[in-house]
Amino acid sequence: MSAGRPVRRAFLGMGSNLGDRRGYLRDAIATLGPMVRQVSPVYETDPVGGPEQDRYLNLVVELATDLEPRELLAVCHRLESGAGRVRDERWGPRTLDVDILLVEGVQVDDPDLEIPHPRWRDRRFVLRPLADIAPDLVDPDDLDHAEGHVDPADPL
Ligand code: GSY
Repeated sequence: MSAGRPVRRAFLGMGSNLGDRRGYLRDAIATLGPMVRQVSPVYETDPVGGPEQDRYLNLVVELATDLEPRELLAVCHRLESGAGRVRDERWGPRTLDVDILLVEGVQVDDPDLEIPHPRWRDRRFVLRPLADIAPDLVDPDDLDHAEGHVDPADPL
């Protein structure tokens, strides 16, 4: 933490559908360290978009962070690289995907970074775990109408 910077609530969505899914998620959360405030339950979820691929494990992490949006994005990319993620097929299978969903009081509308995430309210694999740890942020109607099937999974 740096003096003078506001500490904000931020939510990251994490997903894995390739290799040691639980291990990648566990390692990413451990790497985030003391900024982690809450980790949602884990869900096994049908893939949304992209080619035919295996089911994902998804969860949402709440952080308390003073990182600027671009610094937080760099952290997300480092976590993905740490899981050996190769950036190839868009929407394709991946060892680890880390998306910035929301950062309290922050809006970014750049071509390569949008906060809030442009599709966070449309996807059940985001809304279901988010509703578990931050019910104030999720409209039950959005959860009812969101895309994709999710099943509760064993803890990491
Ligand atoms: O946007 C995150 C990567 N991703 C996922 C995901 O994490 N879970 C599910 N169920 N489908 C997905 N499609 C993409 S792309």
